Amino acid sequence: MASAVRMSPSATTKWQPAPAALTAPTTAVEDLYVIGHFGIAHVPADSWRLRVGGLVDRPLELDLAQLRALPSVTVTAVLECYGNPLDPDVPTRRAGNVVWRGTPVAAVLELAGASDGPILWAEGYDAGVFDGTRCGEYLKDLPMDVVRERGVLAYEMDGAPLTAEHGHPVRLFVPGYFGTNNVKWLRALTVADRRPEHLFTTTLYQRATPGTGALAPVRDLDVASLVTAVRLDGDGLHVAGWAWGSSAVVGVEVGSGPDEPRDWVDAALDTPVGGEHGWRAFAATVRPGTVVGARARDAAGRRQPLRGARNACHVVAVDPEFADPG
Ligand SMILES: Nc1nc2c(c(=O)[nH]1)N[C@H]1C(S)=C(S)[C@@H](COP(=O)(O)O)O[C@H]1N2
Ligand SMILES: [Mo]
Repeated sequence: MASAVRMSPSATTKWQPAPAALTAPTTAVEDLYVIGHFGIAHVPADSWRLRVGGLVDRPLELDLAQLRALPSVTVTAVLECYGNPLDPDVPTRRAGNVVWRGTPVAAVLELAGASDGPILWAEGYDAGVFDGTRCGEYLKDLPMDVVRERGVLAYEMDGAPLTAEHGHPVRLFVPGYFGTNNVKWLRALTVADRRPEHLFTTTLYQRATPGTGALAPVRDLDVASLVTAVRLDGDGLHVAGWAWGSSAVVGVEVGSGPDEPRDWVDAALDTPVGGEHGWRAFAATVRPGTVVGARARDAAGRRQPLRGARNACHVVAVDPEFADPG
């Protein structure tokens, strides 16, 4: 099958919209950022197969028709990039709230008679060189219990079949987990009792656990927010955007100032769009300033830092037209 897969281009592919393009509650595919470490894989739907093996009673191979014949679920949830794994403290603000449809991973694991694992390896059809290392595949590993509970083998985004950029014909999606885990162009699921050694599992995409400092794979989303709109509102500035994280967002503060946000006020928060792992709207009116910023906090007690972290407060320059209505 792999011979039918073409990669284009060979370098890392990156694209992202301006935050101001993300005002809709759910993100259209045209407005969704794209990341492919080796470029974009083109996998013909009729030659696509998913192999399920490892610690299972009945190893199996499914084609697209067989996968689509299984029960489907629709879930709306945030897809967010962790950022460049070689530069992990730099905010990239690549995110969208996507309507996903596909087969629960649990259904396929059940067909295969999967053991408890406890680790599931997920492998993509794409191959190439990243950071000087040649890889025969993109590989991630995930905890079986979480994937069983909420993982989806997605074949639709935003009501249409996946595009090549986003993983056609099938990708993995785990709500609440960073984008890196959501393997596109999915080729194999392997149930295992250990983590695989690979550039994208045990080398890159590791981070220090707060408190202990122990390195752990990048999985749960940080608490985050994005300012998508700023407009004049009487004597003030109306600031709106989205907030999300792996734990429920419980508050968002918006600030304004001459050089960095201050004079923080609590924003009004809407319910999450689409459920537990969707983003939620916030809005507040603040004093005029040349910059505005937002910072969210969550039920786990985390708060976005002001600076110096990948999820640092999102600060945007105010359009001078708004700062000076005259
Ligand atoms: N097979 C494969 N899956 C992948 C990647 C990749 O390079 N290859 N990149 C990951 C990363 S880092 C992110 S952020 C998301 C991006 O998904 P999108 O391009 O659909 O927005 O895909 C993830 N899945
Ligand atoms: Mo990413």
